[in-house]
Amino acid sequence: MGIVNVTPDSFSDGGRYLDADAAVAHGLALVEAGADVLDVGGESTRPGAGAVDALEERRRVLPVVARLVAASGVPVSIDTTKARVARDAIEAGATVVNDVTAGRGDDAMLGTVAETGVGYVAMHMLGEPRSMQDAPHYDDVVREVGDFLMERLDAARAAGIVNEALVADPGIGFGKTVAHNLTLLARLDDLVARVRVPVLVGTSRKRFLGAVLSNVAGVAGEPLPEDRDEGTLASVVWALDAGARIVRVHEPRSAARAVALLTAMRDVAA
Ligand code: PMM
Repeated sequence: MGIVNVTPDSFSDGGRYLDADAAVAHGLALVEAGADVLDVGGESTRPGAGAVDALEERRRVLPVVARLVAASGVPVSIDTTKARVARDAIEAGATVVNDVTAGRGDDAMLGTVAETGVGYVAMHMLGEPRSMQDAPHYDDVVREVGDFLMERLDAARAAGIVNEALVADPGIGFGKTVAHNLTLLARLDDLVARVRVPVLVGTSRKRFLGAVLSNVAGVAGEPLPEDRDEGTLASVVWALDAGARIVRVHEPRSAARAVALLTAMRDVAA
């Protein structure tokens, strides 16, 4: 899944694709580089980010969704927490809703997804973006994230979303310390076995990578987001090997090549 952020303030690419032409060109380049799905978002969820109203969010994403649906040849996902934005994006041709609140952000979201019959990604987040990184605490992060996802998947099914439409995501970086993120990845196989729907993992360029890669290989301090792609790739390979079915990345070429290699090795191992 390639990331198309039409935002002024996302942590790694904020402001680069705010213009619709630039966002569309970027989405097409991601497909050229191996992305099988494009995820278009108009509201940054980075720690401390402010909320965007639905009108502004729709203005940013709808033209980009419509043009990528027409030109990219791959399914387009809408990264939003608002039912109204989701509905309009679906009308513009989006076939997946990626919701970082797992339906808690808008009471109409699960019903909108059920009614329109599109795919749905339910992600775990502790709290909300504004405050999620203020001393997040878990007694057992793997169990609690798993409990949450099971509960939200049940809520989605109760709202009428079919099981085949569902994807679960542990929400790397959303209300988690570096240790929480590493633990979730280390035990991702447990989560995959538990939720019984495809699992999506989004590690791309995130802060925990910066922390782990700090002072490694001649770079003093934390590498900046755009200098975290090798760390991203290592986490992508780990996640896929642990059973993740979708990885959400800024730079799909290396992920697509890793998928080809893992597939080749699995074929001979089978
Ligand atoms: N991460 C971000 C935004 N949306 N959606 C899902 N399902 N999973 C994620 O991990 C996720 C997401 C933040 O990254 P970005 O600002 O680079 O898009």
